Amino acid sequence: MTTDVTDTGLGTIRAGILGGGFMARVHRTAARDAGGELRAVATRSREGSRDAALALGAGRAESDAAGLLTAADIDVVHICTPNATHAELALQALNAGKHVVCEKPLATTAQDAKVLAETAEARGLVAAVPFIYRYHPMVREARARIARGEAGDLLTLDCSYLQDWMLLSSDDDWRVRSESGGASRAFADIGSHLCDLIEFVIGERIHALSARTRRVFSERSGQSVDTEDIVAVLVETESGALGTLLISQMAAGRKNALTLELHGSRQSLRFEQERPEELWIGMREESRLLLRDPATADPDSARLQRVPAGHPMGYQDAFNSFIADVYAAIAGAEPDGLPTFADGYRSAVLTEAVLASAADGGRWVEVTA
Ligand code: SOE
Repeated sequence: MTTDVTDTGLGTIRAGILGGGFMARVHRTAARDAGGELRAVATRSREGSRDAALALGAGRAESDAAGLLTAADIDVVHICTPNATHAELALQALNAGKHVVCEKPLATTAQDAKVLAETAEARGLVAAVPFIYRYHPMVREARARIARGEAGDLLTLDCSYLQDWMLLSSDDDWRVRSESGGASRAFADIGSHLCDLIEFVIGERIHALSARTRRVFSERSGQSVDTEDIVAVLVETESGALGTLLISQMAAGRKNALTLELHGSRQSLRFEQERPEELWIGMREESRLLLRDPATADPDSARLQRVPAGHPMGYQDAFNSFIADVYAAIAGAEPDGLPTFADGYRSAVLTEAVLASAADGGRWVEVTA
């Protein structure tokens, strides 16, 4: 008698990926790690689909998105295409009865994101947005400390997300033009992660903000640019904590520097995405650096620790843990902290508030939804 060690009893989740770039590779790796099977890939063209299917090791190439979205042998669709295509593809996937993982921003308008969140809810499908920085174990440590009251009342936030891949006028990408990237670029691309992480960790919402944006180059590679490079935001949370957020894709030497520093009435907490094994705990008498260690971790953090202490975990590990939770949800579980289309909608609402404030000289805007 043989035992099938790959059978979890839940069946294998069959995935399809739309898109063939960097993010498609990250999704593919995570889907496999979660025990999924990559059945098909589709990109914008037949040749592109074939190349992507070969590169990703998919079962087949579909010649277009419609073919993949209606294929009977696909349970979950991963959408890794340019921002402006997300909403329509995600809606088609939900209407075809598929579970969906859609890259952020979920939609380029809050109204579209709302429709998607409502459709997913009404259809009872798992619909997730990869706000994957939630999946760093030390982020969960920070969240647990705040929830347990150890940090005290939140007073201030000093947070930033800095990159430099747009520093030169020759740096170009589809995200810089609103017809493919949406009206916001830096905020929608990385400010969205920052705000999601802040609200996730502090357990309350940003209720008002004042923003200024800056576009440094009005042309890149000889083509006009209509999105922002830099955003500075003042925020106030529901409990009255005040904070500053700096978001830039033109900060020389900063590659993917997401930093969360929260100051409570008893403790401060600081997490840096590029040093994900550490959480700084600041106290008046004696500050300390908490290192990732499953043996001493909060249970929510421990469950995301894939390797023993001292074996650094990183971006792909966080992504893998996210997809593992998505697939567990498809199999009927209710994992804590899964970022859903409701969170994608929240992010779109914040993005519109930032643009509205900036368009009005930095006026304070209440974030209502
Ligand atoms: C580029 O700015 C990018 O790849 C984002 O699109 C991702 O969401 C972020 O995780 C890393 O940077």
